[in-house]
Parts: sequence; C-alpha cells; structure tokens
Amino acid sequence: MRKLLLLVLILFPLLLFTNAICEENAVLYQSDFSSGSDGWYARSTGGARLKTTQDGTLAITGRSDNWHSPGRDFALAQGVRYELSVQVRQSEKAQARFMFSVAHSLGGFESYENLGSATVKKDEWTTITGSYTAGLFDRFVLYVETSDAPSAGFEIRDFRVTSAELVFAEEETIPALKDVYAGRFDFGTAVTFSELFNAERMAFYASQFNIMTPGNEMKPDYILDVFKSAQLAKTDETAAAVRFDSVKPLLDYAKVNGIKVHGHVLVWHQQTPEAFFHEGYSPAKPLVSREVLLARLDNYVKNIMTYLDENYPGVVVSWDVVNEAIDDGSGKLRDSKWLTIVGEDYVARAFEIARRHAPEGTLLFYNDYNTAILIKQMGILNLLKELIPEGNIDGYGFQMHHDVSFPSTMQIAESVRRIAETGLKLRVSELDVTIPDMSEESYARQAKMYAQIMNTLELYKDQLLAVQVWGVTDDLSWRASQYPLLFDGKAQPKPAFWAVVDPSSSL
Ligand code: 9MR
Repeated sequence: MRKLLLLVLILFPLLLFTNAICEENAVLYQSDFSSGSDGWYARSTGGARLKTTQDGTLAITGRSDNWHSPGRDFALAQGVRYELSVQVRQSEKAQARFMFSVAHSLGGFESYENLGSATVKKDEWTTITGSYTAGLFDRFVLYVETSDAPSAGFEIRDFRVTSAELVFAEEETIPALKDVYAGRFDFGTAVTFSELFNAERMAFYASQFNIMTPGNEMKPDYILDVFKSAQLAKTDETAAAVRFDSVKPLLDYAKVNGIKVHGHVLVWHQQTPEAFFHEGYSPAKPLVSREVLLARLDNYVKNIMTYLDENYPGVVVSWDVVNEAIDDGSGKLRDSKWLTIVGEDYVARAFEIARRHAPEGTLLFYNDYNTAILIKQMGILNLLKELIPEGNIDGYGFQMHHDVSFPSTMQIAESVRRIAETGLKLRVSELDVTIPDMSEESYARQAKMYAQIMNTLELYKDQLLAVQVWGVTDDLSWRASQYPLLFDGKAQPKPAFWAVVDPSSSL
C-alpha cells in the first residue's frame, strides 16, 4: 500500500509537470488600436502626440526627448512576474536604439526601470521583449522610449503583457519539505523583497519552509545608512548608522508566522558601500585605519544586533558573519578592502565582534561556495582551523550553487565529509542546481543530483542545522535561464522537488 501511494505521489506530479511546461503564459493585455488609443497617452512635457492608424498601430510624433513616449497605466500585482513584448518601427534613422521601460511610483514618487532593449533598423518592425516583477509601488506605467533618437517619430503594435498562471499547491496537497525533514534539520529558502508582496506565494512558502534568508536585504548595501553615518562621522569616525526598511517586511512576516531567519551577511567583499572603508564615509577621501574600520564594524554589528533583539527577539537565529573570504584560485584570503585595511586576521576579528554583540544562542557561520573544489576547500579548512580555537565560530555554510554536470556528487560528498571532520555545525545555505534546458532528461538529471546531495547530507543530520534552497520558483532565481530550483516558473513541483522529498526515488 505504501509503495502504491509513493508511486502515485511520484507519477501524479510528473503528469502535472508535463502539462505545465506545454502551457503558454496567460495573455493579460494585447493592444488593439482599431477602436482608439485604448488608454495610451503621450508621456511628454512638450508637443508629442499619439495617433492610431487603420492597420492597428499607434504612432507618436512631435518628440523632443528620448523619454517622450507612448505609455499606459497597468494594474500590476506586486510580486508577480510579467513578460512583455512590443513591435516597433521607425522611418527616420538608419537605426535607433529603443527601450521598454516602466515608470513605477509609490505615494507620487516616481522611479524608472529599463526592462528590455533592441536596435530598430529603418522601416523594419522589430520586437522588443522584457520581463518585470512588480515591486512595492501603487502605480505602474509601461512605455516605449528611445536612447539615441530623441526626436524620431515611431510606431508600436502588438503590445503584450503576459504572465505565467501560478498555481501554488495548497497545504496538504503536496508534502511540506519542513515536515519531511522535521526532527533532522530545518528546510528553508532565500526570499527577496518583491516576493513578500504576493500573499499567495508567501502562504505557499510558509507551508513549505521553516527558515528563510533575505536574498539581498540584510547585506551592508541595504543595512548601512551611508548618509547618516557620514553625518555622524563628522564628530565620530567610528560611528555606523543602520536602517532596516528593506528587510522589515521579511522580519515582520517571519515573526508573525513563526519562521526562523538566517542573517546574511555582516562582512563581504561585495554589496558593501565603498564609503564604509573611507574617512568621513566619503569614497573620495583616503581609506580609514585598521582601528577605525574595526571600530566601525563593531558599531555596525552592535547596532544591528540591538535593533533585532529589541524588535524581533529570537527571530534571527544565525548569521553568516563572513562570506566568501577565500580566493578560488589560490585558496588564500581573497583581495578585498577588508584584507587591505585590517590585515590577515580580519575574519577572526569579525567573528570576535559578532560574538560580543549577538544575543546568546545565536549561531555564527562562515559561508562560502565551491567547497567541493580542492584548492578552495584546503583554503577554507585552513581558515576554519585558525578560527575554531578562538571559540567564536559555530559552523560552516556550504552555498552549493552547483551545475548538474559539475562538480561530481563524489566531490560534493568528500567536501562535506572533510568540513564535517572539523566538528563545526553545518548548514547548506544557498542550494541550487543548474541545467541547460527544460527537457525531461535535464529535469531527471537535476532530480538525481538533488537526491544524491540530500542523501549525502542525511549522513550528517546530527551536525546539520538547515538546508536552504536559493529561491523557490525558477523564474525568480538569480540563474533563471538555467532552471535551478525545485518549482518551475508556474510554481509546479519539478522532479527535483520529489527527489528532495524522497531521495531514494531518484537515485
Ligand atoms: O541572489 C543574490 C542576487 O539577487 C544578487 O544580485 C547577487 C549580488 O551579488 O547576490 C545574490 O546572492 C549571492 C549571495 O549573497 C552570496 N552567494 C552567492 C549568491 C548568488 O550570487
């Protein structure tokens, strides 16, 4: 009976999945200018005018700036990803560069994003495509503009907005990864700002995961308040002001839903304002001294920990204190401002500072990628062995951004074994496995790799605290074009999901 149930569990989603990849996106809007301009208007301060033509196109004339454009308001839903396409023709230049853009505003404050671009040759209809995940805004205007032809008139036709119809599995209809692994380790995901505004999506995440990492919003680029820090630096160079606007939605969500948060990241060579390293928080000024940078880091970490402890007690259970410090090629500390200014012990000092300020029980991790590659692994092990005696590090985070053909699962297993030998706690912090296409064969190979990784990890369940995927649906992945996650762009579970649910089924 159990075997039959398992078979149904495995076959049913495969059928669903075959259907899902054949389906087209739902068309939400398609321009038809035969009966007027259909809500389109000229975005212009001057005399730009729109005119519809009998063959279903919309023409703009009288432009005097690149942004003068045909535009239209669209009611887009926050957190939903839209695919856009439009055909453009111009007759005034041998070629001109066109962009597909959005003007989004919140409370009347407008900002812009370019979503796609193409070169349009004279008299040739050219398609421009783009995609857009609607952010936290209350108005969205989609428009077509130029970048090197401010006065050229042009025409558009067949403007389309489509979106994948997402059907998130309801609770109980598919197994929940957090329940599958309950009692062994937590199962989680990275979440980014825009996803948080899609209630259906987030309800699904809460049904599957019990720990989350902000994909970007706890990095120094988001947390360090450079403007305020520069003000404070006039009297105290060691001050470091912080702000939490970007990560608050996730923290609030986690607090309400009883989900743990893993903090990512305090010290990294990327996504850190250059100003952090300079006198007066001004990149034009000289670098600060070792003492000042360490004192700034101390204040930065203290302010973060104090805020979180006062406002979200117990929510952030662990932190990546330092991320990616080891160089891929040499296995030594990679070149960075941290190394230049503080010196070789900067990682140790960061852990010392984090331990001093983190609430009791918060676990402190060193996090890195390519752990399966030998030279890097040696470097990571050397670093860990230096850090362990000081007592400020609790664990190692394997990012595990893999490809289906590299590294081998043997290499991965061996790297987990070696790191586990240090006795540190372990977590998989950013798991994803890229594949070249959406063929059944690639999906099956991907499922097998996920199964083998989970099988390996199972052996270390006593040391392993969490496994987290780096995103949920393929369309929102940082490597979206290589479909690395457990759910496809329509939120349907892929074979990889079932492989994680039951690794023995896909080995
Ligand atoms: O997923 C993050 C992506 O949205 C950002 O553009 C990128 C910028 O570096 O960072 C990504 O997250 C990285 C993580 O912070 C550290 N490990 C590698 C991840 C993927 O690049």
